[in-house]
Amino acid sequence: MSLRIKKLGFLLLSVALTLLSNAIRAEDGYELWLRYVKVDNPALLSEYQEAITGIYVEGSTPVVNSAKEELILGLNGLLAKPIQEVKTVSDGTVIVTSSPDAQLLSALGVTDLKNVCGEDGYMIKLVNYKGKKNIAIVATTDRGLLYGAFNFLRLIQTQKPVKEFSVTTKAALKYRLLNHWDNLNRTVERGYAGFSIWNWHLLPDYISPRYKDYARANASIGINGTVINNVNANALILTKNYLVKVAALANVFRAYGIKVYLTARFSAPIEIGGLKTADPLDPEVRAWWKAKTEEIYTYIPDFGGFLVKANSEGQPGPQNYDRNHADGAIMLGEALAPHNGIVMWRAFVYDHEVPDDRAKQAYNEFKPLDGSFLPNVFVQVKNGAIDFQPREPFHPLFGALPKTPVMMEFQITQEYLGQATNLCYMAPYYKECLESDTYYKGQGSTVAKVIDGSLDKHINTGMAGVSNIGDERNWTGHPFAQSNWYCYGRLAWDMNLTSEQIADEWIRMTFTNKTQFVEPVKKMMLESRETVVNYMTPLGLHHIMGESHHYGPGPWVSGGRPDWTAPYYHRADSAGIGFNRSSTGSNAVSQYYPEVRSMFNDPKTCPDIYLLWFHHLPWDYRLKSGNTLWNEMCIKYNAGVDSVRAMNSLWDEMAGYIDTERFQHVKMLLNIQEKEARWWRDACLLYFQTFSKLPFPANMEKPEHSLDYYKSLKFKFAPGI
Ligand code: GCW
Repeated sequence: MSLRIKKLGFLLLSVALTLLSNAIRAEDGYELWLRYVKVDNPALLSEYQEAITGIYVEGSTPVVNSAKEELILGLNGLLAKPIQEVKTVSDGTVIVTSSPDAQLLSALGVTDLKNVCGEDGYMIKLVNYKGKKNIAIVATTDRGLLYGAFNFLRLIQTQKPVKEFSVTTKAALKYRLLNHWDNLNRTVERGYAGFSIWNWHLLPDYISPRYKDYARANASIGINGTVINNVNANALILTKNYLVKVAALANVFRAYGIKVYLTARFSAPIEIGGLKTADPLDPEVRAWWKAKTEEIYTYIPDFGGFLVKANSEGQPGPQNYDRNHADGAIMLGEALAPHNGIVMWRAFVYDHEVPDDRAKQAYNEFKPLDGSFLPNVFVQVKNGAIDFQPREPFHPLFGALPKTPVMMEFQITQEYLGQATNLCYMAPYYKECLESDTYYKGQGSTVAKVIDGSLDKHINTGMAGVSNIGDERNWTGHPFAQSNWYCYGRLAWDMNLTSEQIADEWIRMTFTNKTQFVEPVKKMMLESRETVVNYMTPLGLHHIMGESHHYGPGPWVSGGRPDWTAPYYHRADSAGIGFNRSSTGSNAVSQYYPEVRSMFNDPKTCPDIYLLWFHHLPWDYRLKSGNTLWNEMCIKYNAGVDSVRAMNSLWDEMAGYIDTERFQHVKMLLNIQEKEARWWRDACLLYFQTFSKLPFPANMEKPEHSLDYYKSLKFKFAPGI
């Protein structure tokens, strides 16, 4: 091709892209995945316009009204024509009902709707009803209708042909919660999207429109509860002054099927109750919690319950009084039981005085307590035994507490996965844990099956996600961090969804349905988590991040309590690297069922991704790839950097398919991510090289700075502390 023709082609392409981008409205991300822009496929648009003429909604409770309002808002936007509520059913009416008559049920082909949908599920189906062609959204509860309404809109947002409108779904878990680590002064622990969205100072009188939009977004992905204050709690939230504020939020959320929960500070009876002790066996303390709980229910009649972080990282707890976790949890469980409230007692506990492997401590403390809690008490367990590291093997407590409802705790905020500057789509991270086989009841006893209660017939089941939401205009800071809020909710609803399915729908709703955008961006998202692991903590490395703020690399971080230092975890020395948790080391492997134990115990069978989690291996150890450990580490760190570069150039090609505002935002963040990936690689490899004393592979890019330079970097005001 001659240069002139090439140039002409390029010119035409830029003109076309400019025209296209001019046609795209400016966006700031506030609307999340609920944008409801006109369907841009003319054929589909007319198909929808023909198939949908009005909505017929039975009932008028606040939740049903929310469903109705959302349908009208969404359909008007998507179909670009006025869609109203109608009082009689005709062709094209969307029928929304939680009490379908026999005729509708037979049109749907079901006899026992409750069995099909459970409490929160729903059906969406094309039906012939009373001689008319309709679309039915049916459920057994108002909440089910609301979720069905959002799913119906999603079908159109993701441009499914009308003939494919057919959904039958049931929630996998009963409690699908967000955990906010928001403080009363509006800072957010490990929050990277500005300050807390709860404006405590102006509540209860000023109700920010954000509260309703927050509830809509959550309801759209099936979230039905929210713990609004930090697990490092302040007892003031339990005083009247704050309870009226909490009640104001609960009033907004209620219409979206969302209950409010609070973190309870264990020492509250002393701090705000004037008692001398918080001993859970003290009758006065028990009476105080009972009365406090009753008071809360006078403000918030559907209050969900308490989350507790006890005897962990300085938080008070029953062990301060020589009692155990069950004693504390039972006291609160008893106070909540008459109101149908629940306790979520966190298993994130470890004691730096205990000279044992930190990875073993939660299991050691909780395993003996199995069976001593109450039916309304959950033990809430993080996905892994250390702390939301970029990669951890599943927590051995999954499968170890058959007599206790166990709630999963995932982190949505990217404390250890690049905070708000790195694009990291976390569905593959959540799925990796959920799909891990515990072997608790033989092969196939996945973590998902432990938490959905099916292995032990638990009725109380749940998942908690530590929120990444703040008051930044786009809610999550990084535009792609919205996908983590989204995928968390979708997985809490249905753990069988694939990361790919979820990414696909999120991209279509959040950005565009154009295949040229959807496919490459989806691929980029799906690979992004592995990329982050590669340039931060490949091969099972963990806990080597910056001190306190956890921003950037810090494999040299030492001093203070050993289990907060990096060398405690990587154990690099002249002989090799890695934490020996095998039977010749801390024997943390013994906490897993035999099949898993023997797999992890032998470096030959231990998956490479967990190798240095469980083994301390020589620098010249040969991996399955044939490379030495040192070379493989270098290769992984480099691959991570290369992948970020590839993401960055791929993103360049996406210009023109979406609004310039969000495009540029992501572009600038990818530039930051590229710098940070190199920083991680260079700092970690230079540091580990001081032990390995081995050269970098010949073709490897040279580190930009010296190790001393990386060690000297300080970030006094890094966000999230
Ligand atoms: O990962 C650690 C975080 C703390 C957090 C703690 C927890 C809320 O660095 O900031 O405290 O976990 O989960 O309790």
